[in-house]
Amino acid sequence: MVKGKNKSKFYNLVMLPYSSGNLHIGHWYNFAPADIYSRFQRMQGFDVLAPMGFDSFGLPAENAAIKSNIDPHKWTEDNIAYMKQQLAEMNTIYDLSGEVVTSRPDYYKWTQWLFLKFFKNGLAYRAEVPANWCPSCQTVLANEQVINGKCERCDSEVIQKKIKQWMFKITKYADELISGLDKIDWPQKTKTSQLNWIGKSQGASIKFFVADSKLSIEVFTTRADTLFGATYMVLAPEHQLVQQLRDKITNWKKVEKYITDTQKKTEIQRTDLDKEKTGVELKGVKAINPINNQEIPIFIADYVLLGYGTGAIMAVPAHDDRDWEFAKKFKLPIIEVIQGTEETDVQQQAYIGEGKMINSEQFDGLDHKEGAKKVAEQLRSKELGDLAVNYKMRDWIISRQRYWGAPIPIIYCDKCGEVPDEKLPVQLPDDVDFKPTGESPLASSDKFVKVKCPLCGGEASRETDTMDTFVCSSWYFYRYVDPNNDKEFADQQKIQDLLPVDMYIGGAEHTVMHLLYARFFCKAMLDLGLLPQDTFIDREPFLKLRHQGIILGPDRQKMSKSRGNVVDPDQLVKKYGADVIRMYLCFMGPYDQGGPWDPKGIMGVKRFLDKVEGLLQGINSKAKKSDGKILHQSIKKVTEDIEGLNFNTAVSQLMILVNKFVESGFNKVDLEKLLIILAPFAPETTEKLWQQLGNKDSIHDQPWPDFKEELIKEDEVELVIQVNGKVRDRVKVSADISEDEAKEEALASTKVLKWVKQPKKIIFVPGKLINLVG
Ligand code: ANZ
Ligand code: ZN
Repeated sequence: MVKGKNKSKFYNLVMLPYSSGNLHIGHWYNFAPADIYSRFQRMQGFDVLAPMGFDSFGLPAENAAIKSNIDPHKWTEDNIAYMKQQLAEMNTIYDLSGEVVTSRPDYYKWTQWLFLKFFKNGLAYRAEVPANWCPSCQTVLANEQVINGKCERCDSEVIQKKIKQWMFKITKYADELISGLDKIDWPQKTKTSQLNWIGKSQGASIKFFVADSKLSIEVFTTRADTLFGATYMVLAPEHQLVQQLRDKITNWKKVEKYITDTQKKTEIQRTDLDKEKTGVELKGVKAINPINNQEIPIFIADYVLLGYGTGAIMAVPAHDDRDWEFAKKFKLPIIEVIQGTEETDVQQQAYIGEGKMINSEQFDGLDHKEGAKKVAEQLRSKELGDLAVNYKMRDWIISRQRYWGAPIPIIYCDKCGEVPDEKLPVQLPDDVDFKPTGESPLASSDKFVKVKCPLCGGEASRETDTMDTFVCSSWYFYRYVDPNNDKEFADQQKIQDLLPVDMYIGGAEHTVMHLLYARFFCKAMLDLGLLPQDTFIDREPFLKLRHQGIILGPDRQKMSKSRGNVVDPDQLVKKYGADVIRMYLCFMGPYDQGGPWDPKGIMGVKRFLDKVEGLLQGINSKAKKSDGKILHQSIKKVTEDIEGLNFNTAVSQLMILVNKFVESGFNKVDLEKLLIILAPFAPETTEKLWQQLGNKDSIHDQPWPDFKEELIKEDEVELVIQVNGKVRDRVKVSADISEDEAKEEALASTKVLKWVKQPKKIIFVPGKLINLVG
């Protein structure tokens, strides 16, 4: 199958839910409108793949085991059973037959298999690195799981700790993860946050020798042009060079104390711009500025972080705010080397702007950008520096010291080293002690740990860490196309037939972790020959991505148990039926923005569906054809709106149409068309009426109706929408639109809603203009 030409498949994906045991209203805001989209694509003639699975490894299951001694397997499977029932009650067409459940051995076998592929190809490696350590969860966290220096789950202060960890070499793909963003239809905000996360900066690396020593300090700088102004250097307190210089350092006690104190601080505290700068000079050692051979002092200070660049900087107080503050406090020289167009006094304040190089010998007069290159080139000839690129993004640490995750399939043998265990799956043992000790609970199972080396047969031991659950969710959408395959993670032909994902709908909270990792996996898997190249021409898994908004409580606050403003979808479905809730979710606001939950709005939708049911009695075989116009307008609008995920305006058009029918009469064919375009929203009601109209087949198997452009154009006008006399939007409407309809149109526009929600007065000029005065 040639991708892109043959339009016979449509892969509509939603983010697989965590098996928490309950689909909450936020899930429904994702899944119900996405289901409408699937049903719509299906009626458009596509073979729609809309699978559903469960992301089921992770802490809550393990916590249930620790707190209440519940078997995490059982906890998880019970939850999944309940959630599947919820999905059925919402009347969705998600395919649940495939059973992609990431915590089951038939799934994690392939997670482990992919890990080994990465391992054998240098994309997975083990290294001792400073890691974010949550003292309360007793585990390592990815940078992305640390929010403002605190653990995402338990809010404890995260500390830095050096441990041996398994990592994925995502940095190898840093550039491609940037350039690939141009090829995909994603919200710009999401692309930007990935870009910032990767954080590419162009600059130079420069080597400073330590005087009377073979040791040198390498720095990364974006401002090589300021090298003549580097009057001191700073190492991150944890920098290994500090230890190497120990014998030369004459004030070691003080240095050591500062290092210990730093370890207690979070990254946020350390980089806080307002905080007074602290540091300690390494007495007894000096560095040599490679451009002019001047000796300058070396400090350690916590404002320099180990994890960025090389963990060391050349400090240029005249042109960097932090360095300036530090220099003032420690009475270090401030030398101006960049001159802007206006008079500045760098003794009073750092000058961080553009300008020409001064006090820089043969480089004087060069523009700073050009100068930065020239300086780097000159250093290159002496092997003291070069142009360099730096990224904020680090390699992805995947080790977790937890039980409920996919075991890392590696065996340690004294003779053979790190040996892959090819006998997959490496199953989780049952005989473990769940109490968090800082070590994975797997370490408490002798049966699990003590093994024979697969290579030499000698005594060996297993890795006891498990994988970050984000590894499991980086490839699940390939498994969806072939979930029961026990020979491969998925059949290549099936991947070719069904991927890439055509539409991915999910929460905006996943802008970096999941969405970046899945892109990395796709690229790595392509390079390892695990995915068909022709299928992924752009080397991207998700061609189109959209985020749904957030539903707030009736009080316009974030829903939370403590506020008591949580809406329970199960209760509502029981009370009103799935159709009402599905439609209300669509109607409540622009899909990408969400909004507050409004019980009155639900009643409005309910009345609408009652009205539709009432239409059955009103069929008039002699009804004039003139209503063809509004019908065709509506088909057009509903079609385009669903396509653009503008569900709220689609629903308001359906409301307009029903009112018109009631007002001007309609025949059976008209009514059937209405039911068909309403079917994705209200599958149950429409099917019932469809049958009552005497149809034998299902309404959901009907083709989506066409609209006649000629019929619409004639009487379409552009309605100008003003708010307080200012034009805020223009919409195409039928020329005979009523004031009420115009008001409804106006209040469905995001651009209008920004300015007014409940207008006090309305000025309406038929066929031309509506002005909302608020
Ligand atoms: C000298 C210099 C002079 C700098 C100047 C800036 C202005 P971005 O753009 O974010 O990549 N830096 C490098 N490594 C650091 C670390 N581990 N901790 C704290 N700061 C670090 O920033 C690059 C700049 O951040 C580098 O350029 C370095 O300071 C600082 F007038 O070097 B610069
Ligand atoms: Zn061995």
